[in-house]
Amino acid sequence: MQHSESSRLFAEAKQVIPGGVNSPVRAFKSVGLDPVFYDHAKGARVWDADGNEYIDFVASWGPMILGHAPDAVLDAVRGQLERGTSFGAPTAIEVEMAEAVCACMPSIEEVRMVSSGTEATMSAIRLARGYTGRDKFIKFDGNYHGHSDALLVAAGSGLVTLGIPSTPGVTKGTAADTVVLPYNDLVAVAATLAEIGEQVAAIIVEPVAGNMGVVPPAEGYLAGLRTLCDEYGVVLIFDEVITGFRVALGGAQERYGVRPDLTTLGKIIGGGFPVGAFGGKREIMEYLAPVGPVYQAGTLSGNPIAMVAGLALVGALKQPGVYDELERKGARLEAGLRAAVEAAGVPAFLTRVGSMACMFFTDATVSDWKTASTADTARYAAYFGGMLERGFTLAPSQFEATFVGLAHTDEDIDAMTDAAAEVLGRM
Ligand code: KE4
Repeated sequence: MQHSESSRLFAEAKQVIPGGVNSPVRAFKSVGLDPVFYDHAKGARVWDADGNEYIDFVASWGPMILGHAPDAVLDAVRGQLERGTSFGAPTAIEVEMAEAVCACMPSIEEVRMVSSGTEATMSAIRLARGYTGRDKFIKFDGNYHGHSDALLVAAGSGLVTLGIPSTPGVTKGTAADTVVLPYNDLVAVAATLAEIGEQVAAIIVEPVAGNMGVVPPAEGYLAGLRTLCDEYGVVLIFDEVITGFRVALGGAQERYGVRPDLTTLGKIIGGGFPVGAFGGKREIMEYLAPVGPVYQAGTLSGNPIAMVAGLALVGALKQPGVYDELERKGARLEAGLRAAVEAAGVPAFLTRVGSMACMFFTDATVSDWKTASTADTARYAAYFGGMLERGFTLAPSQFEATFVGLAHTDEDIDAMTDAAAEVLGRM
């Protein structure tokens, strides 16, 4: 494959955009390649600026569960465009969207729309702090919740030692109220709450981790967090920006039967448009302005174009059999990759929850960031490059998810796993 137009665009982009990209992971740095610039997409396929065609397993990092540019979404957006694209005023469509979210996730009694997952998690943390009057909160190593300051924090040295900034620009003061603990470790959470529980406003967790690769919750983990939060009056926040409408119509909270106090959403509910949301118990949500004292706002929150797109997508996901089909496709992908790994004799640990999966290039059993980070990222980079050259787009990082969606045919999935067998066989 030749990528001359992508290379030209990359050189031009770097003159006016930091690193030539509007989000760091797109720069392909962790796979040691220049990024591919996309031109258009439809269904399971994307085409780059050089006209190369790929079967896509990035799905725009999750939203494209129906495939790219699904007709249902395009028709809905076309119908709204002539009626206006933004009002900065309440509209009926926002009410319909809020009702749809609440109907799918009964733990959500009220929901506030925002424009990104980052906004959703940042706002949820502020709301939990305002509601409890407490300052600290717990997050988990390897969980990513967007780039708001309090969430860009690395683990402190000891169990309850407070976080340290994970990037310049985040102040020590901001990081000091964030406690970072190992994922899938209830003992660490119990010990921390025993020590400082009365200072902890919230626990925020990816109920299925999707940002250290895919790491499922250990048996009883989510229920254990629920019990501990009840014991200490801590707000349990499920960050379902990836898992919401992905691992079940009602998200991970439906799949695992654990009700959080607050849920954050994004990606799929925007149908490809900039949308995030946070919602949960009415008692907590009513602490939000204009009803309550916790301020939060947004010019494009509930944008009508994004709302009709999200509604159309959620409507398509409500059709009977959708999640059975996603599970079937996910299982086919997993079986094919397992066979490829076996045949190649390459050390790899595979994980999957529904239609999100990951192949870690490690012989460790991956259950948290410590074990995920043993993965051989150079080997992943070689795998990524080999798959790209054969016409398959994967996340340009070992620590992301592979997404299969309704637009992938069995032939697409088999072609991908056959290519993986070939690439792994040459390693
Ligand atoms: P955004 O602000 O990127 O819309 O959402 C932040 C966010 C929050 N919570 C979870 C669980 C997330 O996965 C994300 C964003 N995900 C990454 C990739 N896994 C977005 C890709 C990117 O940063 O370019």
